[in-house]
Amino acid sequence: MTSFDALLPRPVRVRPGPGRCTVASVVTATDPASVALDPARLPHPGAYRLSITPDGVRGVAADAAGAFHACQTVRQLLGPDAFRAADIHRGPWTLPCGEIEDHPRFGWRGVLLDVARHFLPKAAVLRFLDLMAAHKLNVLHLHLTDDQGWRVEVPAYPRLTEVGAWRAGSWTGRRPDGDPTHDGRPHGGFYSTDDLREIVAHARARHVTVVPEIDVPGHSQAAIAAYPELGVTGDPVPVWHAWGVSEHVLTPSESTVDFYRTVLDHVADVFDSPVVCLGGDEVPTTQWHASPAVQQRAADLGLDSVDALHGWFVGALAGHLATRGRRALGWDEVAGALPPDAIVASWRGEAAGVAAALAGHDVVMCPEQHVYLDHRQSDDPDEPIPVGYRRTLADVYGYEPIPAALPATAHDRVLGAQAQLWSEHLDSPRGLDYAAFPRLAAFAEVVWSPRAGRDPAEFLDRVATHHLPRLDALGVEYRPLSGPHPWQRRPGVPGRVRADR
Ligand code: TNX
Repeated sequence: MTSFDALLPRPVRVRPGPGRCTVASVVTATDPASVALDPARLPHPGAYRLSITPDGVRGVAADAAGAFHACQTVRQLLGPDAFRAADIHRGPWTLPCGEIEDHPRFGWRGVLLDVARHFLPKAAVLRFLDLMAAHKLNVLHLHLTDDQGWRVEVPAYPRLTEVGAWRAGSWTGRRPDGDPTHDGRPHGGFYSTDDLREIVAHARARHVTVVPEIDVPGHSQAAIAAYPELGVTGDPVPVWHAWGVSEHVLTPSESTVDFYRTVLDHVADVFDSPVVCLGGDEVPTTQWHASPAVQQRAADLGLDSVDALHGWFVGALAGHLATRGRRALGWDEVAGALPPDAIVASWRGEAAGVAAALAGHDVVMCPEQHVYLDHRQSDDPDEPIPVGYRRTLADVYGYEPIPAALPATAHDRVLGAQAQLWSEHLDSPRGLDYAAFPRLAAFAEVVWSPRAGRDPAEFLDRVATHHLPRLDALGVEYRPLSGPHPWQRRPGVPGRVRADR
C-alpha cells in the first residue's frame, strides 16, 4: 500500500489523513480534466493541490501543467502497477487520504538528449518523453546536429540527411586491437518533418517543451560532409566517426549564414519552443587562421581577429531567430556574443553561469562536473565505458542549481538546470536507460523539490523501495543500485576518465 512517502519528486507539503480512497480506474483517477483550474488561488506556474478523502479526490491547479502534475502524483500514489499499461483495468485501486500542496522550484527542468552522436529512434524519443513527464521534467533539449550526424530533415537541403545522417562506424564497439577510431559498423538515422511534428505534439500533451539545437559554427562536420561548400576548404569530408572536437568548422561566409537561416526557418516552423539552441561550444579556429579568405572576412566585418568570428556567427543567427520571435540559447563559450535576452547554458562548470547571470542573461545550469549523466556512475572497473567525472546517484542528488558564488539579487536569473545525456557511448535506448536511471530521478527532485529537507539517506531508501518498482513497471533498464550489471560491460573499450572534483 503506497503512502505519501513514496512520492518522487518529493512534494512541497503533505498532510496525511486517515483512511484510503477507492477509485474505479487508473484512467479516471489520472484524467487532468477532473482537476479544476484556479490560477488566483495558486499563483505559482505548474502548482497543484490534491485533497484525498474516503469520498474521492479533489484537485485544484494553477494551470494545465499543474493539472498534469497532479495526475502524475496520483499515478504514483496508486502504486507501481499503475505504470503498467496492461494493468489499467485491474482493480480495486486505492489512494492514501490526505492533502498535498505542490509546485516546482524551477521552471526549466531539462534533459539534453544527444541524438546526433547516436541516433535514437522516434519511438524511443516518445517513450523518453513519457518517462520525463512521470518525473515532472519539462524541457527536452534535442541536440540534433553534430560532427557525427545530422538528424533533422530540411526540405531545402536534402543532402543534410541523405549524406549527413549516416557514418561508416562509431566509437562504441571498437576493439583494443582494432581501428582505434571506429568499429566499422555503419550507423545513422534521422527524423522526418512528420516525425518531429509528432515528437513536438507528444511533448506538448505532456507539458514538455522540446528545445531543438542546431550546433554552429563547430560540431558541424556532418553538414560539411553533405555540403562541402559550408566548410573552410571546400574539400569533401566524411561524416565523422571518432569522438572529440572536429577541426572542420563552418566557414563564416554570407552564403553559409544564409544556409543556416533557411535551416532555422524550417526548425522554427516545426518546433513550437520559444527557445532555439544555436550551440556555439568547442570551436577550433585552426582552419580559419589558415585561410586568407576567412582573415579577409574578419577584417571586412571590422572584427579584431578571426577568433571573434565565433561569436559573430552565433550572434548573426541569434538575430535571425529574433525575427522569427524565438530566443536563442547558447553554450557558455558564446555568452559574450549573444543578445541580452538570450539564455546561456553553463556547462564548463558554474563560473560561466554566474558571469552570464551577472551580465543580465537568464541561465540554465548544466555543469559537466555534476549533471553529465553520460559520465561514469562509479569507479568500478565493470562500469560500462568509464568516461568523464564519477557521479553517483547520491552525487546527483547533492547537486544544487543555484551556484554558491551567485549573489542573491541574481538568483532569479537561474531558470533551472539540465541533465545531459551525450551519446558518444550510448548507442541504443538500452544504454540510454542505463546511464539515465535512476540518476535522472535524483535530478528530477533537485529541480522540482524545495532545497530544504533534502535527506540523502531517505532519498536512496525511497528510490530502492518505491521508485525502482515504478521503473520496473515502466520497463526502464536502470543501473542496479548494487553496481554495474554485467550485460552493460564493454570489455576492452577504453574510456576517457577525468579526475574527479
Ligand atoms: C562536451 S557539453 C560537449 C559535448 C560532449 C560532452 C561529453 C558541450 C557543450 N560539449 O559535445 O558530447 O562533453 O560528455
